[in-house]
Amino acid sequence: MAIDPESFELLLSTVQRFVREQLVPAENHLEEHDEVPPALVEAMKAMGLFGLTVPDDYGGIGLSVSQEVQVNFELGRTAPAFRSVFGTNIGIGSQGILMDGTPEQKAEILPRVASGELVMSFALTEPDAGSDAASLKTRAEADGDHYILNGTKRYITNAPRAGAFTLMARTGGPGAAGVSAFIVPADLPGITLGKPDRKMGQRGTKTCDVILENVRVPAANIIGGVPGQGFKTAMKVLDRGRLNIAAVACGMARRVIDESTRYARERRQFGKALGEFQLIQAMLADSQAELMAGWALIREVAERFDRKPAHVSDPDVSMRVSCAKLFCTEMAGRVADRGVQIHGGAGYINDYPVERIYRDVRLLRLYEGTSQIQQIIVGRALMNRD
Ligand code: COS
Repeated sequence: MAIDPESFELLLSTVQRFVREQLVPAENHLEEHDEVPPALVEAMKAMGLFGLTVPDDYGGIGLSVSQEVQVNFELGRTAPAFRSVFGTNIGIGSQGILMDGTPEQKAEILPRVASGELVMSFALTEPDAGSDAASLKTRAEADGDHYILNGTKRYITNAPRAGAFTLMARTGGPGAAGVSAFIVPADLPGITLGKPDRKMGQRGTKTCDVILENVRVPAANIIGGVPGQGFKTAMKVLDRGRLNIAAVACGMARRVIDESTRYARERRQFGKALGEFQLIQAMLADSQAELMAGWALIREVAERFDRKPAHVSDPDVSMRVSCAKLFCTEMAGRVADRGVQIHGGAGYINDYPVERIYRDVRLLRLYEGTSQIQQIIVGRALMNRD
């Protein structure tokens, strides 16, 4: 799945212009009001951003992974909260249906996802199940042709905006094999949302608990129709999601380098521009070299991802995705730290974008699998190699 190169270049330049002309100028509003202006959400819908990865048979644009990472790089050049408006929709919220859903589920859900009418969100994490996702406790008890769901999901991105969740619950015994993925409409009786989480950064991104009390969900809403496959679906979805987080990390690093270079040209100390000092140049050079290494890694992994069928998992590709997420998100943390250092005291003041970016990048090393989880995936894969 991919769109032709000319159409893609046009899309990419439209996204670049949208970021530069509309999103970057709205960053202060986002910080102050903790919300994405509704007019920008409408503009995102009109541009087709809600349907970037949905195949055109279902009304979307149908980007390949190699194309998707390039779009996410561009979106990384502004506050990540803007992408979060549609990011779960085209990513972890709907990919499970695309990869493993039945033809009926795809036909019912995906066109509404692509148009932006239906916002999907991904509900895996729980109060007692974070990194150890296979230990999740939310129960789904069979009751005729329905399941009754009880439990709490935590830190669910986009939950307040969601029309439906891809939600993992336990239909069987302990461990990964007992987990099923459900499509759960957000307006079912028994679903309530917790109060909005107050986060360190990424203001404008909405996260909260999703509480399920005796929620009746049709058995037909199990993704793929077969119980016990939900953990694998979640892991496959996260493989693609993690590569895209790595791409966002590279975009954020690009922005920090650009902001820091501009500042180093303008700011004068000891009678000359900061950028004339080699110690400042060294920090910029380290950041540039690390960014180029990370981006080259992503491009290579994305091409491998595109060479396999979307619904098939390849442990070698998963291992490479985890390398990319680990390296790029840690890299973005170092680059943001150097960006603040180059700005000196000004970098600690929220008049400058690097102050916000320093807080915003911190989450990249935590969500969709911490750096330590990526290390475990890579380490295990190496140990299991023939
Ligand atoms: N694609 C497809 N299947 C996968 C997979 C992948 N990438 N990774 C694992 N699986 C399968 C395994 O093959 C195994 O199936 P079998 O029992 O049939 O062999 C099953 O899933 C269980 O895998 P495993 O034994 O590796 O599970 P663990 O409990 O050891 O957990 C980790 C593995 C730690 C990698 C997983 O729990 C994880 O990614 N945790 C982080 C969760 C996360 O990212 N949370 C963020 C929430 S979203 S913001």
